Amino acid sequence: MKRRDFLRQGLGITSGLMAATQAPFAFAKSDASGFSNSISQRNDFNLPAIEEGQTVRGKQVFKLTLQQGQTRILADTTTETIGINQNFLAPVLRMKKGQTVKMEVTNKLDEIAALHWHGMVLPATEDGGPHQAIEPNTTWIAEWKVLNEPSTLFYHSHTHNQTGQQVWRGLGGQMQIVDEDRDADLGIPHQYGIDDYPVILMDRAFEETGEFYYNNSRMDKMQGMHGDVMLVNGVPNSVLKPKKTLVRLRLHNASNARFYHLEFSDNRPFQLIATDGGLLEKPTKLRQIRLAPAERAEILVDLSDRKPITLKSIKGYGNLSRGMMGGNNASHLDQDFDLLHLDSSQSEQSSAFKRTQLVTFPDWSKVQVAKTRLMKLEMQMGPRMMFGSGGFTINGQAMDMNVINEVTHANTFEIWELQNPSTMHHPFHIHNTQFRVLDRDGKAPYPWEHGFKDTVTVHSKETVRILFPTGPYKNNNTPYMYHCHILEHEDAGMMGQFTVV
Ligand SMILES: [Cu+2]
Repeated sequence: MKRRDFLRQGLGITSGLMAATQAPFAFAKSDASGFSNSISQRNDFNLPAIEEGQTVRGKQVFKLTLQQGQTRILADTTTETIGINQNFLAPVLRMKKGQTVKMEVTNKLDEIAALHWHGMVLPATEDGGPHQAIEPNTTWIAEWKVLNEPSTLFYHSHTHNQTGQQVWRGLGGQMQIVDEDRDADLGIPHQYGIDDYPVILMDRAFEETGEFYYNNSRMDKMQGMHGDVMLVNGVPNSVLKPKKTLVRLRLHNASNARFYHLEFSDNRPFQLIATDGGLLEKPTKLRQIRLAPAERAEILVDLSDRKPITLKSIKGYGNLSRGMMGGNNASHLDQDFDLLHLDSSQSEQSSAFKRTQLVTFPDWSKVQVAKTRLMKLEMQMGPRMMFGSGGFTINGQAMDMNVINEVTHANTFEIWELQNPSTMHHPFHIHNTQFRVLDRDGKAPYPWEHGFKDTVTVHSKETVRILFPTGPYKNNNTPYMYHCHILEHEDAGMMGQFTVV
């Protein structure tokens, strides 16, 4: 049976089941259903190109072009895609703390775009949110001094109401603030493509024609766009053959809506060394980690036993397993997935990693908190939600470009209490800061949440408190955003604006 026939048949069965059990909510369908599990062909690991910019009069100048093209993602078809300096996705931007970077972003798409530097502390005018929209055939210049600690960040589309579809089509990549000397001193792998690898996770759904399936229907809006084809750095079912046996994987959930519960096929332990905002004080030994959309985690994996292993996502976590539609949670999109195979049979033996103090965090236990704010993440169910465009709000208000929802003061600390009375989990992101998670319903955060973060999951019916500095930059007029990082929720209104004055 040819793959397409197999897929069609599989699809028919699945669709029938869905129709019978999930009516009246027709599920988003991908004609590649079953593809990722039925195909045996393995692909080479796709190491993204690096872009480090050109030094011009003391600044690192990055020339970034938003462009469109066609990409062979599935084996025997091409897909219309967009990307940055390439047809699909983007190079890894590498920079150093203390550098002044200048981003020259030229929009060669035939639609408005915006490009946001997720996790960066920078002036609001340089942030790349919806207020910095780039018209087609124009260039937007953003410039700032890198104040962040070395870390793995995310740059991606943040176009008003269009973020979800633009990221889905390819407008996003990884940024790395690096300090190779420091890493060498700490014994942390830091050679790009040798023992230090970006692992950018995303899921996609495809039409039978090979084009991306993206449909911002009410159902997709509610649960966020999910797909059944898992990609690492844009490639399905790939094999990483690392050059060394001790590897640093910069795990990066760049999916629109999917939550990953990650572990290795043999359940081996790994060392978590960094979260969204940079290194932990000490490595944390884990066997599993959860990443919500936009969260990153740097882990060290010891492959010196040369066993082939697979990085997997385990079903049962995330919004698709919550049975939000009245108890039926038999979604075909919530299953175990193989994400990335690791083959260390030819890898050069590394010296063992010695756990050591990595950094010392600033002591925030006695900082004066200027203000505590409540953020209520709400989804109004019912007719307005199901048949209109509204229903996604923070504190009862949907995103309005003309409304500044909160005013904060520069160089202060705030506690935000994130409440989620809704039926879904929401990953909450604040621009221009790296925060600490204080507690979840009064209890300690997860073991992978003890470092600096810019995105945190607020589970259904949960309250999470975070503490953060508002940063040095003041601007009365241009706001930053805070929002749910399920991009369809963000586009549907679960976003607010704050200024720092
Ligand atoms: Cu959400």
